[in-house]
Amino acid sequence: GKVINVALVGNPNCGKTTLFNYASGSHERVGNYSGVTVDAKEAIMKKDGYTFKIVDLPGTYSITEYSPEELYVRMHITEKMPDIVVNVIDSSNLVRNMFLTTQLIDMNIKVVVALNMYDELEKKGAKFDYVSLGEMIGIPIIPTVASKGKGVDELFEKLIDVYEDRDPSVRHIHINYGAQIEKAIHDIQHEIWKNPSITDKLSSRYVAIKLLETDKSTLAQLEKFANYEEIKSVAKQTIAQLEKEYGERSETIITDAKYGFIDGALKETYKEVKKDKRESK
Ligand code: GDP
Ligand code: K
Ligand code: MG
Repeated sequence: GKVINVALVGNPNCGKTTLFNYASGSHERVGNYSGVTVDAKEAIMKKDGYTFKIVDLPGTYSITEYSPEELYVRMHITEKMPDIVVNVIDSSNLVRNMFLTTQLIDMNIKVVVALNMYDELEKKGAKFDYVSLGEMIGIPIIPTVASKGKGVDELFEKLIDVYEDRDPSVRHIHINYGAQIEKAIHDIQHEIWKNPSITDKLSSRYVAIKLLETDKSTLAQLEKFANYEEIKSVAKQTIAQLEKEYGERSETIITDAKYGFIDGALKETYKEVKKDKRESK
C-alpha cells in the first residue's frame, strides 16, 4: 500500500499528542526520534489500505523565532518534507492559533487543519462557518474532538483525498499582505528567481517573507548560494524602504499584516452568539 507521511503542527496544548495517541492507539509505536533535544514522536497507523507515518512535533506559536522547537518544526517541514502537514488548531483560541496557519500558507505545502477542541467552540455557542474559511484559505478544515476521538476518521479520510489530489477545496493561495508589502516581497523574489538552485528547493515567496521577518535561519540557509550577497543586499534595501513607509520594524509590519488577514477572515466566518439567560435551558 501507499505510505503517507504526516506531521502534526500546532500551538502547545492544542491537542496534538491527544490526536496522535488516539490515531496511533492500537498500532505499533515506533518510539522517540533519537538524537534530538526536542520532543518528537513517530507512530504508524493503517487505514483503508494506506499506511500513515505520523510525527507529533513540538508545540510552537510561530515558526519565525529562533527557538529549538521552532527550528525543529521548520527543519522537519522543509527537509523531511512530509506529504501533508496537519495543522492542529485550538478552536477556543482561533486568532492566536491561526498565526501559525498563515506561516504554513506562506510555505506552499499541503496542509489540512484539524479544528480541534470543537466541543469548546460549541459550548460557547459560537457559529463558525469553517467550510467557507477553508475555501477562502484553500485548506480543508475538519472539526475534531481528539479527547473523544471525534472527527478523527473524517480527518484521515480527508488526508487520503488530499494526498491523492482529489480534494477540490485544496488550492495554493497567497495571503495578500497589501500593496506595499507585496511589492517588497516581489522585489526580493526577483533576486531569488535569478538562481534556480534556490527555487528548486524553496518557495521564493516563502523565503522573501521570511527575509522581511528578518529571519536569521533563512538568511543562513541562503549562504551557500551564489547570489547570497545580492539577495542580502536587496532584502536590506527593501526592509529599509518598508520601515520608512510604515515607521515600524519589518517583523512587526509582517506580523500585523498576518493578524489583519486573520481578523478579516474570521469576521466573515465566525460569530460568537451571546447566550441569553432566558433562552438557555
Ligand atoms: P499538545 O500540547 O498539543 O500535545 O496537547 P495535548 O494533546 O497534550 O492536549 C492538551 C489538553 O487538551 C489535554 O488535557 C487534553 O486532554 C485536552 N484535549 C485534547 N483534545 C481536546 C478536545 O478536542 N477537546 C477538549 N475539550 N479537550 C481536549
Ligand atoms: K502539553
Ligand atoms: Mg504534545
